[in-house]
Amino acid sequence: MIMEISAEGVRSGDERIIARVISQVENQRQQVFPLLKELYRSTELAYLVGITGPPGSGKSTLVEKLVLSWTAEEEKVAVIAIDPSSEFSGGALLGDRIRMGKISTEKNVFIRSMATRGYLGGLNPAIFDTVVVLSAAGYQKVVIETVGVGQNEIDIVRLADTTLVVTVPEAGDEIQTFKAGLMEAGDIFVLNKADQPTASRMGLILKQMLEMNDSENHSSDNSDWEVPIVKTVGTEGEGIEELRRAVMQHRDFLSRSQKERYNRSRVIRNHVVHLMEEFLRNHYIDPLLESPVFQEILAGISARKTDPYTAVEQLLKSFNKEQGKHEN
Ligand SMILES: Nc1nc2c(ncn2[C@@H]2O[C@H](COP(=O)(O)OP(=O)(O)OP(=O)(O)O)[C@@H](O)[C@H]2O)c(=O)[nH]1
Ligand SMILES: [Mg+2]
Repeated sequence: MIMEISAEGVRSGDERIIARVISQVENQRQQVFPLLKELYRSTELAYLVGITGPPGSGKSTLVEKLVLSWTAEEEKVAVIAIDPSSEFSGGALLGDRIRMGKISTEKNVFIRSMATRGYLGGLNPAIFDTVVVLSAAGYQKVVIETVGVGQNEIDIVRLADTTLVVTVPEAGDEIQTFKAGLMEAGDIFVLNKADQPTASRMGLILKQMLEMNDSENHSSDNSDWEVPIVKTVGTEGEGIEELRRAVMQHRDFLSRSQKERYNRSRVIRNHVVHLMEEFLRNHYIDPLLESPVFQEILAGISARKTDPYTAVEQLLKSFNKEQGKHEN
């Protein structure tokens, strides 16, 4: 049995309630859908800031400073730290990754880590649902921190309204391996650890890469936005004010050009697709995998009494019949 939590409970902003709902969003998804339905319809989604970059580049340090600058202006801010390792460790490494001790006790700040788990289509739909919950609880900004520069990060980054890509001076070679999609997805590049001697060289490399990327992508979403490179020393708070301003400018740019709306409709579309995939998996595919019928079909395919193509056609037909039964 799960405890019934009301929409009012979430809207009250009680952190324990929010934490509990997010756990349900992750683990007892079906049960929490009625609540999500209610919350979604009466909630303006928070502004989403994505931050990604190589391990140890200083993302959490920067997030901590940024969040403090926002709460100083009376904003409520939530941070979702995406943990790629928890698929294997069951979340045991989470504590190490967040390192945001100072802000976790701060009023008006909520921190949560979540797993990506190898979802079909890449993105764990629970992340979007969590954003719905946090928005309903009154958080005006939600920061999503991911580590790495791979496809999964790009998917998560695509959720965000404004995406920060963090690099460091020593990432010289690493940056060459950034996926092209990540270069495009970055709305603001942050060159952190600017206190290190090779920082200015790295700044030049980054600038060249962005220019090259820009001339190759005239039609990309960001064609009217000049992607800034902000140099920071996260540990000292240097450059944070500039970074804060860059985020604000990008937000203004999005709302002026109506791109925020465009981005949101894409995000919603993706979420609907993810929910459908999840539904099909839970209601049709997974139960089938458990059933003796499926074993028979596999045996039939091995023995060449049937073939995978025909088998799938027949399975889909039987799903349809099943669906007909539900509807009657
Ligand atoms: N010299 C220097 N060190 C920094 C700077 N910013 C962060 N660090 C240090 O770099 C280390 C990693 O910082 P984090 O903020 O945890 O980096 P992260 O990118 O969140 O790390 P993961 O989440 O594990 O990928 C810490 O020891 C920080 O103190 C900086 O500007 N200069
Ligand atoms: Mg971190």
